[in-house]
Amino acid sequence: MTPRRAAIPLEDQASAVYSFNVPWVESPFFYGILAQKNPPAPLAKLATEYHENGYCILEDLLPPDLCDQTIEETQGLYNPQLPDGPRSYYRAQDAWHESAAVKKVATLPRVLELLEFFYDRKPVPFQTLNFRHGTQQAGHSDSIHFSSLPARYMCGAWVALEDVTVENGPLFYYPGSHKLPELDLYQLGMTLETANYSEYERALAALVKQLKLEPKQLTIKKGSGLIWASNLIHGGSHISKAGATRWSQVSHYYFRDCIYYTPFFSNRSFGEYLHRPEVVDIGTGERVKQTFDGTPFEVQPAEGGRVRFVTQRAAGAASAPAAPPGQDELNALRQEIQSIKGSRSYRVGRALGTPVRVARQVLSQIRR
Ligand SMILES: O=C(O)CCC(=O)C(=O)O
Ligand SMILES: [Fe+2]
Repeated sequence: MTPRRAAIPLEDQASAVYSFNVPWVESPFFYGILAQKNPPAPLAKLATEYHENGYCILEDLLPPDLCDQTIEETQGLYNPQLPDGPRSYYRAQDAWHESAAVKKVATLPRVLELLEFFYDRKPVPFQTLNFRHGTQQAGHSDSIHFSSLPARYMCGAWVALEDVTVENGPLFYYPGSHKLPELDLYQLGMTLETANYSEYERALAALVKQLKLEPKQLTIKKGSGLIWASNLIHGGSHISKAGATRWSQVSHYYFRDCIYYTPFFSNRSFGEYLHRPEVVDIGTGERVKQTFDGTPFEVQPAEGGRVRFVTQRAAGAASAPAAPPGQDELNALRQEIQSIKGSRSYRVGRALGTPVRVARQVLSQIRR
């Protein structure tokens, strides 16, 4: 018997690019999509850096007076008594509520425009962190704190409000580490019951060592900064000059038409998520309407305050099951399907239609 062969070899049916429903800048088909987009050379260079390394550096993002104003408007928000927490001696979370300068830094048109290009969706600045001193944080991915459905629609923009040298605890990161899977507790051998952030940090440090990843330090001028992809492993280096300040701001961004959740307290293996229903766009001050690629959804309660996401259609079907079709109706449908499948035009159409359909799907996702 001759072996069965596809009428058209699979590799020829394949379209040049698939989205895989990740941001195109993180897609394995990045170079094909970039060629289609054909942006001006400087933009192509930034996108390529971001794709390959998981970050790109942006010089002169802020004028010096906006840096100074941001420091001035936030310096009263630190709490010298507290060693850690949202408002502690080194950190002021969500100072945009009090400071117009912080809000301005989080909504810089240059950053928002670049992010919209990288992610093909409107960015949503949703959190700010201002730092008086270096964080000396161990390596982590922000995707353990913030993730989205579809995945990877999250990133951070970090700006130096004063010069950063090797002495005042510069940011460090592992170029290319964003390409690792988005890890969560379960992949690291923990459960929600045994969840422990220090253990997460130890596991990540071991992974970095095992993969022999090389860190880079960001020594950078006042007013310059960088954007990093949500899964890039990064942290704050040791402060070698005691008491040195490292005034800086990080703004975190989600993107429109996604569902937002906290991976650290989710059990993705079982489809149970700690939802973040209250994501507010710093630019508009309004709560963001969440969808899955434009499809509305509902939440069903699961264990420990977590939820399952279901489409509204599925939620409706569960409460009012549609009447099953009658036997006659089913038989007629089966017959119709058989006769269509038996026809020559169906087989030719199928062979020709598949690549066209795939290409259409891909194009519609890319253009979104
Ligand atoms: O600025 C730093 O040292 C690290 C900040 C950070 O990791 C973050 O805000 O996500
Ligand atoms: Fe971080």
